[in-house]
Amino acid sequence: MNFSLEGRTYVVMGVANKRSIAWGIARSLHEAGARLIFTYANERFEKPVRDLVSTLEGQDALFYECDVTNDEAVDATFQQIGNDVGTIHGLAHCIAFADKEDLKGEFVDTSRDGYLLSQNISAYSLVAVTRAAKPLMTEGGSIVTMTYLGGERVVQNYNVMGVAKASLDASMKYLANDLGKNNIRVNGISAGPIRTLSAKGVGDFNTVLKQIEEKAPLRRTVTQEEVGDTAYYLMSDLSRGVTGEIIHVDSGFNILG
Ligand code: NDP
Ligand code: KAL
Repeated sequence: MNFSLEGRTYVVMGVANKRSIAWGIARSLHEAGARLIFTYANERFEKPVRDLVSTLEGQDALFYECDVTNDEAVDATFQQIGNDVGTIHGLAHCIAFADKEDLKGEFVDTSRDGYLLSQNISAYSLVAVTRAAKPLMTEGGSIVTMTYLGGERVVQNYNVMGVAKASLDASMKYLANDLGKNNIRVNGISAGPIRTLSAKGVGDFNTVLKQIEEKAPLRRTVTQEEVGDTAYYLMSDLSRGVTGEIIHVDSGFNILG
């Protein structure tokens, strides 16, 4: 069995900066020998992403702008990727967004627009990118998305994002069922709280981190590297029998009552 990712190409969506979970995944896949393709929401993120990727020795990466709210942009991006590299072997979807106003107070106050915005960017985008990536995954492959415990149970302040993650989790399972016949696996990683740009400035993040350090079985928070290595497992043939699954990389916090 070959667990190297040499000769394989993976699309990584959602690197904002060096703290991004997507960047942890990119580093793990790079270490395993993969060729990487990066997408970012807007051209102003191109330079920072290119600068980061230039630190990966020997990485011959490609870069594309792709706002996942735009179907034409998603389709055009994957068509271009197909023209440029031919086959891809997987995709890491590390994208979420909700209006800050909807990430505090009571969920009952969520507006229709706020609800739909978070569903659009954080959940439907997985369906759109999977559909666009499928024709390029001619040798089978693995799609990984990032989720959070707040989609399984109520977590204070997560609110509208919790409902979006519940949608994302269910979408992941339906996609796994559809694409299994093409030997494409679809799975989620449920990460414990990690300090990233998204997490910055959202309600009581420090309290959540402290709670993990005090209560989680491992008594510590997790790192981008630990999530990255689980993504490597899910991209590699080590996980060849696993699809439609959510793996918690959260120091065991989810098992607590
Ligand atoms: P980051 O802020 O680093 O990444 C979020 C990414 O979402 C950014 O790169 C951003 O792109 C992208 N994004 C937002 N809107 C769009 C859009 N319309 N089109 C394309 N991309 C978009 O945060 P994280 O690394 O924390 O988040 C990555 C994933 O991990 C998310 O799904 C998040 O919910 C999940 N997660 C995070 C946890 C944590 O504690 N940090 C815990 C569990 C799950 P850009 O910068 O180009 O705008
Ligand atoms: C219970 C937790 C505490 C925090 C509550 C809500 C977190 C929601 C995550 C969501 C993705 C954050 C945003 O959408 C932030 C956005 O409104 C403002 N930020 C930005 O626009 C920045 C610049 C860009 C890069 O961000 C995005 N997303 O594009 C949840 C914690 C414990 C775990 C977390 C943080 C989970 C998660 O899903 O990220």
